[in-house]
Amino acid sequence: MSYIRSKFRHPELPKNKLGYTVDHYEGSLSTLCAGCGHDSISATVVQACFEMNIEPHRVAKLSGIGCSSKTPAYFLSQSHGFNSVHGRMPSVATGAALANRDLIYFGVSGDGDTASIGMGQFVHVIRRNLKMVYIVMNNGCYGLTKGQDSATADAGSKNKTGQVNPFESIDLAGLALELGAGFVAQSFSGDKTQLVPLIKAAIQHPGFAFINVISPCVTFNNNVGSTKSYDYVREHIEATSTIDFVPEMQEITTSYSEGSVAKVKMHDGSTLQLHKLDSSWDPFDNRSAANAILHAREKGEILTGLIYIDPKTRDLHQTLQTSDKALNSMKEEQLCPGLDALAEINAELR
Ligand SMILES: Cc1ncc(C[n+]2csc(CCOP(=O)(O)OP(=O)(O)O)c2C)c(N)n1
Ligand code: SF4
Repeated sequence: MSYIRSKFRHPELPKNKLGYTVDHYEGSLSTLCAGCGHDSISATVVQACFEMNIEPHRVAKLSGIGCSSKTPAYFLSQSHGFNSVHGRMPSVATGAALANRDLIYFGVSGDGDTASIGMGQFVHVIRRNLKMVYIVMNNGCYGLTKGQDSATADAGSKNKTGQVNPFESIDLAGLALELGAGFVAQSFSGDKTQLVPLIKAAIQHPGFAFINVISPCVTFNNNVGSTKSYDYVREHIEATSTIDFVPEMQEITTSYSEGSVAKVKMHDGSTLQLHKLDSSWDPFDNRSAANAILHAREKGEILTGLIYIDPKTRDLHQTLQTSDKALNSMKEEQLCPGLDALAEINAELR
């Protein structure tokens, strides 16, 4: 593989409203295996940010350790980034977001990084409702350390060496829902049409937004018998809806009958349109969402799309009533109001 990327770009590449072409949103050349699902997800993040006219310097990318956690190097090279310790991305994200609320936080993790060593951090970042997009690139194995089963490997699933996993899997979307996440979505790395609007909606969501993306590992978990292989996932996908992200000012046109469309007004005035495929599912009702996940599991299917959304969720800043201003934009006297102010605070605690 060549690690040198040509700097040539076609002079007529389309530009977004900021005047940037899509290459402004790319990162360095990927060193992942050719065909890895994670690279498709990186490409989706690039496209979503390009289409949303996001200034790259307004984004902070945070990750743990794993092939998945390497991907922030492959998108948005002009954004802030912190590749943290295995499973510890949420606490780094929490510190950064509390200090600077003005950035868009992208957390990228793997199923190993999130569902085992990082489980404690994952459940608490949901409980605290930190405003961030949290993507798990879920391949059911530890890709970086050569393919051991992870905690999201399905019971009965076979790994490359032929061993059958005897343990029940952890369903991250179901868990996020149970813990009160206000945005729970699931997708497949091979479905860019679904994933781009999901990422856009997650960025606009006013609290913690979780996207569990099934992302096959072509080197260690793409064999017959694996339930996270490309073939298995393609054959077992069931979507809740098709999704359109309609930016503010753009006319909403739909050919669907009224009852089958759920519309969600997003933070920036844009609208998310969900064309429901199953009339029994209600994206605003977490019981209905939990039922939809359970029904899909019973049928051995992978439910994709936006599963649940609470557009009025309260994030950590609202709960803690923090300052509207980022700490780095405050003057020293605001950050250190002096001994008298400290004495007052201490007195309140006595
Ligand atoms: C504290 C610590 N324990 C274990 C490891 C070894 N390790 C590195 S990556 C990894 C798992 C990666 O799996 P996953 O998060 O699913 O990412 P993938 O590589 O599959 O994308 C492990 C166990 C480590 N780096 N640090
Ligand atoms: S080992 Fe698996 S997860 Fe890692 S880069 Fe290769 S295909 Fe992707």
